[in-house]
Amino acid sequence: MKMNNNPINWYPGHFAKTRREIKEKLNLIDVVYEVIDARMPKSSKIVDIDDLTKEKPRILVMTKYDLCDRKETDKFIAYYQQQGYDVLALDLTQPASVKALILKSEPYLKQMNEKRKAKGMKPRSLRVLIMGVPNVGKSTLINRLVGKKATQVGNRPGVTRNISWIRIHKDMELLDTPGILWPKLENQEEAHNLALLSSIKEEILDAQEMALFALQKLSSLYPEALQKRYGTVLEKDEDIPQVLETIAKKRGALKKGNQIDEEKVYNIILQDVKNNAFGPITLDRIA
Ligand SMILES: Nc1nc2c(ncn2[C@@H]2O[C@H](COP(=O)(O)OP(=O)(O)OP(=O)(O)O)[C@@H](O)[C@H]2O)c(=O)[nH]1
Ligand SMILES: [Mg+2]
Repeated sequence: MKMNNNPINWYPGHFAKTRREIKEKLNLIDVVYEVIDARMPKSSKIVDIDDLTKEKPRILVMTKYDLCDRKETDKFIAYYQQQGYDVLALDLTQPASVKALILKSEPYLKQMNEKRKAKGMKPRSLRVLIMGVPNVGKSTLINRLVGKKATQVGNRPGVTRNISWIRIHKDMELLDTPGILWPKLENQEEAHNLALLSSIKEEILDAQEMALFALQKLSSLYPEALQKRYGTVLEKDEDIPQVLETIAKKRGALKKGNQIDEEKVYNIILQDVKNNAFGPITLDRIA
């Protein structure tokens, strides 16, 4: 793949601002929910999260478990658990799924208030900071925890604009933060995964490059799914024109004179990824 011809870099000023604000707020925080997308358990993990959260206790929350290829994602769950992470995979389309997260958080509340009591201080609610790359489902998770719409969600990056406190229930408050990335996306394969699954602003991406990346990636990881949807699979790069033509014919992306409408084909592919049309997929592989 000629990915390096067109490296993805997206680090607008609001990421730096959010990072600064997170650092400032950190001393108020008891626990961090680190949110990652189950379809890209490695690519969607903030590379410098250890630095950003210092020694705060962390729960690794995997969202979109309903959309991932469990066979592959479960390998990452086992891997992170081996590394000492407290991991929880959630399907947030199920409102009850967050009960497990509340249960996991309760010991932290108890511990914190026992310490306060020992110092003669009154109990207070648990303060949680939520962090993750754009579009992983941080605000959806909060809405599930609150049991109603407390914050805006949407399937694109940058929906949450400001850092803000939200009360979950009498014993828990949560700091919602806008998604962040890091100054340089060193690993371009992972950057492309992030882009494909809508964690990077669409406007800065090249539709052709992203669509071809999707075709290559899905052809190699999920050829049956691609075959089923398009009746074709990309086996080698020389076949790109042929494969695009097959998709164009199947999906009616032809211009006058039976020319294929390339822009339209690219958008069909990218929309299909966005709408989970290929069934459960996981883009990362354990090394
Ligand atoms: N199927 C499925 N969709 C989910 C899940 N969690 C979140 N989503 C969807 O993912 C999209 C992004 O959710 P948000 O909660 O806005 O993500 P965010 O992390 O707050 O995003 P930013 O504020 O942009 O950083 C929305 O379309 C949600 O409906 C999940 O577990 N399963
Ligand atoms: Mg949000």
